[in-house]
Amino acid sequence: LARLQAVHEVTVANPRLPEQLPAFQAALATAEGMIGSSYPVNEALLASAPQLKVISSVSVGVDNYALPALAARGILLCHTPGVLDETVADTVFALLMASSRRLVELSNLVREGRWTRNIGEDLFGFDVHGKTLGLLGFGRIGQAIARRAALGFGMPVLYHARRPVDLALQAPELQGRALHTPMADLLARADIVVAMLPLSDSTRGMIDASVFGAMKPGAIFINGGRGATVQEDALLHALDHGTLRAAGLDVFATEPLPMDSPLRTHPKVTALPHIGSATFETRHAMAELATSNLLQALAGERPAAVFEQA
Ligand code: 8YV
Repeated sequence: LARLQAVHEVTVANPRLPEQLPAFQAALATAEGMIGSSYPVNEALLASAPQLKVISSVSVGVDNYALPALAARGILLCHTPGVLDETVADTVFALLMASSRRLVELSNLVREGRWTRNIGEDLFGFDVHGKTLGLLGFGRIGQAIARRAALGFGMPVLYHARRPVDLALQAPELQGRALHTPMADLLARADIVVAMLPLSDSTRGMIDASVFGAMKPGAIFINGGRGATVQEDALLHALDHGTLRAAGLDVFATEPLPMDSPLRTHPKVTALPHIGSATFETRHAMAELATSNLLQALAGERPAAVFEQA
């Protein structure tokens, strides 16, 4: 905020708070730049921001922006790739460990005074090391997850992406350890399936009943990307009536997760409140990058991290 205020007139307003919405809307009338995250920036909002030249999102994902409308208006969209990869990969691995070893369930047992005997088979977990990891999505974060799995846990990694990644160029340490694999093959072989997909027209609802049905019996499913890439009804069905062992979820189709969502209290689900990047270090780095992006764009320079529409 200080960096922005040193150069520009800044209005700070949270449009989610009814009492701050009027200030937000008033600022839009003259704003040339906007910075923030996760608020739906749709055509109606853009129509009320006639001077807008640049939006700087404090996120890597840009699914909350009406991309065609931005393109039509020539509004530049910046985001924060790169600075959150390792932190999100840590979170995904934490979820993966928690789901496989039942950490939350067992921690609650201790906390609630139910540790009255040695833990028996009914509460055993499943090994992570040496298991096969299937990655749906193999961008920067997917590759950071693959490094943890392959180099730290001795896991063969299969990944599904639109195109095979040139590992020699992008991730030499994963050469011979991560294999581009057709979806059906990946699902049949992976013990743990991790979704790390951006949300777009082509990924929305992509993880459906057929995907869960094709997973190896006893597989564990983790989602660290976007909730709406998963059909949650199909996920619930796979947990209740299929062979899915457990799910670890940091993201949901609707966030915050509605109180009546069965995923909130499901015994096989470890749910987190979208904290993939939520560490002091990483959120600070995201804010700094987003600020630089905005300042550069408003100064007429090319920002470091422009989101390029495909
Ligand atoms: C942020 C994220 O928590 O970067 C993203 O796309 O999902 C998270 O890192 C979220 O966008 C709020 O800033």
